[in-house]
Amino acid sequence: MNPISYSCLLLTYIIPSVILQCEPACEFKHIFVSSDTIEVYPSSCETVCGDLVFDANTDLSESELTEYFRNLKFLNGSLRVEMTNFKSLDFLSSLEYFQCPDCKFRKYKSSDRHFNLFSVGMLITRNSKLTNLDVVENWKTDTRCVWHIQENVKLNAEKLCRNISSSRGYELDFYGNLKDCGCHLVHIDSFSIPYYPKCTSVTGGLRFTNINNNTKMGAVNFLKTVDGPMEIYDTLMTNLSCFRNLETIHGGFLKIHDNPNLNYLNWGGFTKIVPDNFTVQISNNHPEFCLFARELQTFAEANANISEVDAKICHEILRRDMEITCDTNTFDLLPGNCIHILGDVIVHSEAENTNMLWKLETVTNIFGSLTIQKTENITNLKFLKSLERIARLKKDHPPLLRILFNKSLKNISLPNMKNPPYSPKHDRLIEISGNSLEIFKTPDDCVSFQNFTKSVVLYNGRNCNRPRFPGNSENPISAENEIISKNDFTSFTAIPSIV
Ligand SMILES: *[C@@H]1O[C@H](CO)[C@@H](O)[C@H](O)[C@H]1NC(C)=O
Ligand SMILES: *[C@@H]1O[C@H](CO)[C@@H](O)[C@H](O)[C@H]1NC(C)=O
Ligand SMILES: *[C@@H]1O[C@H](CO)[C@@H](O)[C@H](O)[C@H]1NC(C)=O
Ligand SMILES: *[C@@H]1O[C@H](CO)[C@@H](O)[C@H](O)[C@H]1NC(C)=O
Ligand SMILES: *[C@@H]1O[C@H](CO)[C@@H](O)[C@H](O)[C@H]1NC(C)=O
Ligand SMILES: *[C@@H]1O[C@H](CO)[C@@H](O)[C@H](O)[C@H]1NC(C)=O
Ligand SMILES: *[C@@H]1O[C@H](CO)[C@@H](O)[C@H](O)[C@H]1NC(C)=O
Ligand SMILES: *[C@@H]1O[C@H](CO)[C@@H](O)[C@H](O)[C@H]1NC(C)=O
Ligand SMILES: *[C@@H]1O[C@H](CO)[C@@H](O)[C@H](O)[C@H]1NC(C)=O
Ligand SMILES: CC(=O)N[C@H]1CO[C@H](CO)[C@@H](O)[C@@H]1O
Repeated sequence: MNPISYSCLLLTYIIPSVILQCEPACEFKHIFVSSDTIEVYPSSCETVCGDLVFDANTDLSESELTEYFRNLKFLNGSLRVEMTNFKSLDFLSSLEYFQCPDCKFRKYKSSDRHFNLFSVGMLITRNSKLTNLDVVENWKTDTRCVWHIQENVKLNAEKLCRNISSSRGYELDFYGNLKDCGCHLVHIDSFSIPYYPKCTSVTGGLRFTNINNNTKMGAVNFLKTVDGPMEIYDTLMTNLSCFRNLETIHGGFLKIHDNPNLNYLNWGGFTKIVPDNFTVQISNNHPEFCLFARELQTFAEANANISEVDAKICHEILRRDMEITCDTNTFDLLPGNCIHILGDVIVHSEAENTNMLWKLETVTNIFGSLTIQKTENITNLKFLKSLERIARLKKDHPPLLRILFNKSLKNISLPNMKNPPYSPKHDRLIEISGNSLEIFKTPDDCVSFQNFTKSVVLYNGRNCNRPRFPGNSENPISAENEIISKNDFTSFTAIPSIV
């Protein structure tokens, strides 16, 4: 199906489209309303087809217009009121619904089913005498229609903003009026930025679009909290460090898409998103876009749904919180005070042999995966006593924590790992297979470990309730285990860095 026609059809879902069907007698093709055209306006029709533009050439008074528009209920067309002398738009008080017919695709990829469209079908701008827009509260459009109400210097649009948003959720683009939305429903673009008040906290969500660079973005530096969804799209920004003081996003989603130059967020203060049920979408930005470990940690801490994220982890040594971050390296070269490790950590017999495992004792977060494989004398995981979380962004990968084919290991207690392995897969899987000793003596032991780590344990190829034990000929190693055992890491003398 042609996506454009499909989307334009969707626009009509509030009002049955039959109401908007045009009878030839109810068409108005002139667009501009003035004494020259008003006589052909179909004033007896409830449904009118055509666009209506009132502007500086509209030489009719509000009371004259009232006569002509008293029957207009449905407008199959757009509405613009620009540079008029109107004090109010009460002459349109019968109007209930109009279309935003200027369907345009911001961008359309055949792979992207959530194509975005926007519209400029409603514009009320630069009417220097306009003080009363109460009539607008009765209007409806498709929910994707952006309501542009701008630079009407006498218009207090604050109440209107609240009323429209609380009842409906249209995208509002209000700026330059006597009063706008304040720190509610913030829409920032290159036109509205001069009017943006220095909000420390925004309610109703924030949209940030059509911005080319960081100049004039100083006002955004004050922002600490966004209550509501946050969306950043169609900008040419290379980074979003103007949001560097952002700490918390409450609710809904964070979408960052279609910013072709965007390399990273650089949101050093970003440490909290609520609630649990949060969706993160980061797509179609610069191909090298990366998230800092702290940002991924924030998503992981909130257990955000990051199913759609095209990003890597940025390389960085010293975080803004001064916690030391290390790249994976050979155990020889790994510093002894890392708090975070970027990359896949593999503990094998050589690391064991050189007595270097103490270097992992301070590590709380691994942004990559952890495999403890083919060790000989290790009996427990005390060297991972600080480990709290394993998280990564790669979509296709084996389980983030694997404990495989160890000879003497019998106690895998990880006293601080109260968080599930976190990745776009959301499978929370921990794999424990082929170890010589019984790690779990009873299914309950396995379930407690699973409960403690909030994970799903795969023990010798089965889930906890149906465990089986190695060395038992009735339970030969499963096909899954064979596949995993082919993934042989002992040939590495070092822990390879794969971020
Ligand atoms: C709006 O009017 C056009 C003709 O101007 C018509 O093709 C279209 O079907 C109408 N829209 C709806 C939803 O009826
Ligand atoms: C705006 O909303 C408030 C509360 O819902 C309501 O009392 C008020 O009448 C509305 N304003 C207008 C002009 O309708
Ligand atoms: C930044 O963006 C503004 C507005 O789009 C533009 O006028 C200005 O030239 C840009 N500055 C740079 C350095 O690109
Ligand atoms: C972020 O981008 C701006 C230009 O928009 C640039 O001046 C600044 O240096 C960048 N910041 C970093 C840390 O790269
Ligand atoms: C999570 O979000 C979905 C869809 O938005 C909603 O149906 C569900 O109730 C939410 N769950 C919680 C626990 O908030
Ligand atoms: C994550 O979000 C995607 C897209 O909104 C949804 O299809 C998926 O079910 C969600 N996953 C979880 C675990 O909530
Ligand atoms: C395990 O202990 C034995 C006996 O002490 C020793 O020979 C062997 O090298 C150790 N293996 C490793 C990998 O450290
Ligand atoms: C495993 O080690 C932990 C911490 O060292 C200890 O508390 C626990 O009792 C041990 N479990 C078993 C079964 O020995
Ligand atoms: C694990 O958690 C479940 C659900 O909370 C609980 O019913 C069960 O008793 C727990 N099992 C163990 C062994 O801790
Ligand atoms: C059951 C099993 O595969 N055990 C292996 C544990 O690791 C040691 C050392 O790599 C191997 O020799 C065992 O075969």
